[in-house]
Amino acid sequence: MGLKLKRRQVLVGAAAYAGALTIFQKSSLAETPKIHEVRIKAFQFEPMHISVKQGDTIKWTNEDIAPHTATANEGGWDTGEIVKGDSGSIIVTKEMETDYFCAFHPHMKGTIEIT
Ligand SMILES: [Cu+2]
Repeated sequence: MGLKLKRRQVLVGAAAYAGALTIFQKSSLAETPKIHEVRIKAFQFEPMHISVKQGDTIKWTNEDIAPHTATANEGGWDTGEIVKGDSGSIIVTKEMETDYFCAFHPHMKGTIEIT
């Protein structure tokens, strides 16, 4: 009887270990934040639409001579002025606004999809 019990414990232990490993692998994959690069060139955000996850970073780099911003339509977030060759970053949060524009050139528009 003693031996039987030990075998069962070993099996349960192995199963629990395999389960924990699976959960660890899944969560570490899901939680690896990405950096999404957006170029600002010829008065346009490139790409105009990006798909991101919470915790990711969006990085705008200005390749124009004119300064630009990435500013949420309702003012919820803002990179501030980004001059030529410089960049500004925002970390994606759950409730962040997803439509943005350039404060200096309001015809420049971009959208963010949070998945
Ligand atoms: Cu601009």
